[in-house]
Amino acid sequence: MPFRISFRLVTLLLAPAILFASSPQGLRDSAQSAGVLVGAAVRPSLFSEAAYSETLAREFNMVEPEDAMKWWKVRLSQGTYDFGDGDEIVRFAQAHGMKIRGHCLVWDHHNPEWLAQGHFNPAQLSHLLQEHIATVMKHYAGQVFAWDVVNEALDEHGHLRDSLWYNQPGIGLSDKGTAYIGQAFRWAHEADPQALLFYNEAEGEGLNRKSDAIYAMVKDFKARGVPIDGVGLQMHVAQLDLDTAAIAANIARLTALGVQVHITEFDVSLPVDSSGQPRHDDLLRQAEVYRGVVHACLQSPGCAAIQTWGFTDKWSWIGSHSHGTRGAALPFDRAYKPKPAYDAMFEEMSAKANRPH
Ligand code: 9MR
Repeated sequence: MPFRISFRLVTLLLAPAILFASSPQGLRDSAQSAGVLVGAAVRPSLFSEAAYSETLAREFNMVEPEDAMKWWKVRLSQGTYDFGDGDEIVRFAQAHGMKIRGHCLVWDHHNPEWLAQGHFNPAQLSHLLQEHIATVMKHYAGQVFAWDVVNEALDEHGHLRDSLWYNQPGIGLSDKGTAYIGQAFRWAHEADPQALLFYNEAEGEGLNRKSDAIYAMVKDFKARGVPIDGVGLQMHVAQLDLDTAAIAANIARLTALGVQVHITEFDVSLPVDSSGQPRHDDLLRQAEVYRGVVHACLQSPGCAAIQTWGFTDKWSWIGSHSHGTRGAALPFDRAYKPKPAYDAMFEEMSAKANRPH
C-alpha cells in the first residue's frame, strides 16, 4: 500500500510535465498532431509587415494565394505571364516549411478585360484555357501540391452558371453539362500529374441543392475516370446558427466517393460598428461556429485541410465587400491577438490529437 500511494503521487506530480511536453504549442503544432493541414490565404504585399509574416509562419503550415495565381494577376495581357507575386508566396512557404495550395485556373469572375471582352470563339477559348492551365501548372509543378482547377461553376439551384468557359460562348462543350469542367481537370492532370485537383465551391457546404449537384458531379467524374481528387468547401459563413451536422454529413458523403475535402476559404463575418468592432457576445458565438466546422472536418479522415481566407481582421476581403458593415471574421484580431475563434480551433485540434486513433 505505501508503494502504491507513492507511485500515484509520483504520477500525479509528473502528469503536468508529461502533458506539457506533449501538448501542442499553437495552431500549427496542434494541426500537425491532429493530422490535418491548417492554412491561410495570403497577400504577398503584406510579407514585409513583421507581425503578418511572423504570425503566418508560426501558426500555419499551408498557404494559398488570395489572388496572386488568378488570371487577372498572372495574365495582364494575352501574350505574357507574370509569376512574380506567386513566386514570392512560394519562396515564403518554402522558407517556412509550408505547403502551397493553388487557386484558381477556371473561373468566370474577375478575368482580365482582354479575355472577358475579347470575343474569342470556342476553338480559341479552348486553346487559351488549355495553354493557361499547362503553363501555370508546369511553372509551379513540384511546389503547388493541390490546385483549385475550377471555381464556383454552379448557381444556388445546383445548375451550371452561364459563363465564358461553359456557354458564353464556351470552350466547345456548351449544352454538354459538366463536360467543360471535366475537360479542365483532364488538361490539369496532363500538365502536372502529381498535383491534387480540386473543384472549389461556395455555399455548398451543408446539405442543399448545390451540394447535391457537386456530389452528383464528383460521383459521375469518379465513375468515368475524370481525374478529380478533391472538393474545396469555401465556408464563407455569415450566420451564427450554422448547421454543422449537415456539413459533417456532406463531408462524409463526399469522402465516401474517394475524394478529399479541404475547407478552403473559412471565415465567419460579424456585424461591426463604425470603428470595425464586433459585439463581445458575437465573438463568443463566432468561436462556436469555428469549433463546429473544425470538429466536422476532423470527424472525417478524408477532410485533410482547414484554411481561413486571410487570418487577421486587419486584412480581410469582408470589409470592402460589405462596405464596412461587417468584418471581424478571422481567428486573429486587427492587432494579431488570437480571438476566441482561434482558441476554439486550437482546442478542437488538440482534442483530436489527444484522442486515440
Ligand atoms: O478575397 C479575394 C479578393 O481579394 C479578390 O478581389 C476577389 C476577386 O479576385 O476574390 C476574392 O476571393 C474570392 C475567391 O477567389 C473565390 N471565392 C470567393 C472569395 C471572396 O470573394
